[in-house]
Amino acid sequence: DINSSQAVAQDDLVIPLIDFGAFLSGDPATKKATAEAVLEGFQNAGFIYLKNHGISPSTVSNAFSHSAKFFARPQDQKDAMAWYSAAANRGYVAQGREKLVPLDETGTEEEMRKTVPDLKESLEIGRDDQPDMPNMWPSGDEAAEEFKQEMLKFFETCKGLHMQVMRAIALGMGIEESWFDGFTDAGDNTLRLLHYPGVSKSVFKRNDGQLQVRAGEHSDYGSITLLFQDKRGGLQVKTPKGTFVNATPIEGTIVVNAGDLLAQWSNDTIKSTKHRVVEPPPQKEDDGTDSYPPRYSIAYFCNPNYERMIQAIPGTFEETGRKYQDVQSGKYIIGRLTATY
Ligand code: AKG
Repeated sequence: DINSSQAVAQDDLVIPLIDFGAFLSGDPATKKATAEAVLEGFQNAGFIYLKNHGISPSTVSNAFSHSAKFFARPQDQKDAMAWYSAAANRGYVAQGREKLVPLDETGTEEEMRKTVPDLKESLEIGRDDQPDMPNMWPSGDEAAEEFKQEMLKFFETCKGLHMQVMRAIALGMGIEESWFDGFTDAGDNTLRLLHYPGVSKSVFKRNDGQLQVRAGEHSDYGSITLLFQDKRGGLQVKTPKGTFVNATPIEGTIVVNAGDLLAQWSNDTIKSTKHRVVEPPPQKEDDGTDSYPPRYSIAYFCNPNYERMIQAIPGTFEETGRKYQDVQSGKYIIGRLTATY
């Protein structure tokens, strides 16, 4: 491929690094080749890295610094903004509240209790035009208002990239480029700020045989996820061989992965691949200390408009038949979220 290299290549998992600028502003042939590389990445790995994605470095670093300032607020301020329902999926999620349940492994209650809780806190932000499902914002100081404005701007920026990536998938599939536009314009998405606090290295050395993770193994629920990660590392992706390999941070890139609903929508021609966040790989800066620094990441979970019905995309089912029954996007996503909290 002219504009694609490999970000990860291990144990039969190849995650391409794609120059998305060639889709956003290339000539028609380059644009088409880029769209095909995007689609192939989702079909083969379920994950891609994008560079030249159109979101400026200062926009991203600004979002990260506001996120860090938010999590540094006193715990009682954050607790006052608590996540309040799966239907809204908005608000602050304190450490230990979310239980990630893999789609195919809904264990017994006893098994669930045995699993090691994630070492993270998060803030979920949704579209801000639904008065019955309000966002939860900090209040009472100037920084609070600035935080709200910056996050709403970042939400819209990410919504724009969601639309472009879905256009690339459409063009790669050989259907009308705008085919998904009527599924992305509502913005039924979730901007999730994540903070994995700094932690003693000994926390990862458990003697009960369980793996202590920062975030447990899971696949995402929706169409695609845009993942912005800091330099620290720790994100791992499951390979076809069942091993986990590092999705090492590459400066200036966004990791984009397909979710379960896109896999279903594509009649399983696109993969939704499991991933997790673990003990960070060793780095020089940790030498001589017995703790790891925090990890910050920002995930933008994209969903098809909640009101739309999801049925196999043209071109994905004619030969094999439809593998899934039609499902309403919002019903599916809220069902998955209900099982998670
Ligand atoms: C999630 O929140 O679903 C993630 O997988 C986040 C991963 C990360 O922090 O890099």
